[in-house]
Amino acid sequence: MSAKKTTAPATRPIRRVLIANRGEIAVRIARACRELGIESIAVYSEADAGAPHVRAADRSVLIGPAPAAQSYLRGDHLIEVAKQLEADAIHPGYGFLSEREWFARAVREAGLIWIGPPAEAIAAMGSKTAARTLAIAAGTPVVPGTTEALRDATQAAELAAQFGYPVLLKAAAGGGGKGMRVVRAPAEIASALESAKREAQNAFGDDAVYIEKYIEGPRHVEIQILADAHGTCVAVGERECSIQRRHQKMIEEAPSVAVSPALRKRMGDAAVAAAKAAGYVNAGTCEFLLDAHGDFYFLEMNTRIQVEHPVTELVTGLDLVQWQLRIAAGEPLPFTQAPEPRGWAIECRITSEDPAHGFLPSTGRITALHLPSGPGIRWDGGIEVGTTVGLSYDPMLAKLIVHAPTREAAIARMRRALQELVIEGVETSCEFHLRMMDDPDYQRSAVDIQWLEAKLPALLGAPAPTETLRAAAVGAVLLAERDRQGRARQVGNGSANGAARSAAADAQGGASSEVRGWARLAREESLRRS
Ligand code: MV4
Repeated sequence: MSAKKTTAPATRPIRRVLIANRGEIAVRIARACRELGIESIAVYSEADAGAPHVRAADRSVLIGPAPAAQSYLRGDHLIEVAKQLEADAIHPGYGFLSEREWFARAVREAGLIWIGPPAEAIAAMGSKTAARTLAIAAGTPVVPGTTEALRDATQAAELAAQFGYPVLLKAAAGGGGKGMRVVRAPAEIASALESAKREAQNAFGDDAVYIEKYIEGPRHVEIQILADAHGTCVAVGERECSIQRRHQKMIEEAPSVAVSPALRKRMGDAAVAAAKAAGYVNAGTCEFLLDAHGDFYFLEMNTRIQVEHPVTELVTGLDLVQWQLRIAAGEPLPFTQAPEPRGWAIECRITSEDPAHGFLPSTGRITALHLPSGPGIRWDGGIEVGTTVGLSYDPMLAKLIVHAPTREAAIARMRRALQELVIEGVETSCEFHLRMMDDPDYQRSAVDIQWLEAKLPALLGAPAPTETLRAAAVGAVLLAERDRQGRARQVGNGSANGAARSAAADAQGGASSEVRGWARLAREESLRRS
């Protein structure tokens, strides 16, 4: 493993950065550049002409048609644009080219500064088995399992018997749950191995599969680290990321209720050891499973800025994107230890997905947008009125992040912020988040990585309490009014309110459809979020 080698610190300042991304993270990077007095260059596809990230930057360049393969993923072209416009550096954001070893290397070889970890560290952490080998060498706890690909089903069965069922088969090239199979009994292992290998081959072009003991019902807790080019590596706290669906995080927070100061120190030390073993420089994140006994296990390292970085920023006071730029420019970190987290931060991912219909992607044009504001609110967004939301890119439109002195106050603040938020033109995850804030299990943080998927039917089956109450109150008033006035007389007061209009229509339908009508109305009202 050549991972110990680090790149030499940059010898020139960064004056101009090309942002090889779009949406909210491109806006976020442009803001960091602006505050540091660095010029920024946005790139955009034909679908993103005039998008917020384009106007957030100082300059912009059209890079191709909507499909990412013809625009945001054209690494060679992006490097050419950067050189042509005399950029000093490229920031990849997350997704797209951010964790492609070849791109990090090509940027460096073009004489540009890569605002991210060395290509060697990306490669070392890109293979899950190589990452496990590094972590083990560093003394970082990993889940019991192998660091080599399985030869065949016989060997898999032997190892499974050794670790004890259930076991988990994982793709070595994997991540994100692809090529993963839980195996609960010896009879299942041969076919599970076969299908895991097939899925891994299709997803990654590599059918190597290894085996781990399966950890039941853990939390997903990750540690943010910052490493400078001079050997200082600091863990700056954890994020609780257990609220996820199909390997997509929905809500993140910092700190985690499951992490004491002593555990924070132990997990932080473990993350720093793994990062150092990989020769890591810049911002990075070590993912851990944390079980009910307080034992933690390294899963993998994300070698990029993450979507959920703002919760760490709010409880630490650090600007992580600014630190990415400063570290890339060779600046040393001025601290060797992070402060204990201050207060509580929660992030809700606002996506163009319809929770009422299985989180199906929703498309359209944003026709109205009212953003929450006031104490402790942060909006990291990439949309505005007029933005067309299509299917070419990730459905995450924005992140709503709150900060408050306590977790309870942060939940109340998030509920308030979600109630202020209005997005019209596409369906969004907003209603889902509102219901989450009212959920007793979420309020106690009595959750693990399996909790949300088990909870979803109940969560989305019943109308949200606050909105339901509002709709029901409108209904009750109108019913009472109608009874008072008698059936023959006109109902309602001509209010423009949708509930009142529908109530009047319902009243004309007669008593039999009344109850069903109100129930439907309350449900529609609760889902509409207007
Ligand atoms: C596990 C696990 C339980 N036991 N490994 C999911 C994707 C990849 N990053 C690792 N993953 C898991 N690995 C062992 N030995 C459970 C998961 C897992 C998971 C981890 C983090 C966040 C969400 C998850 C959802 C399902 C499964």
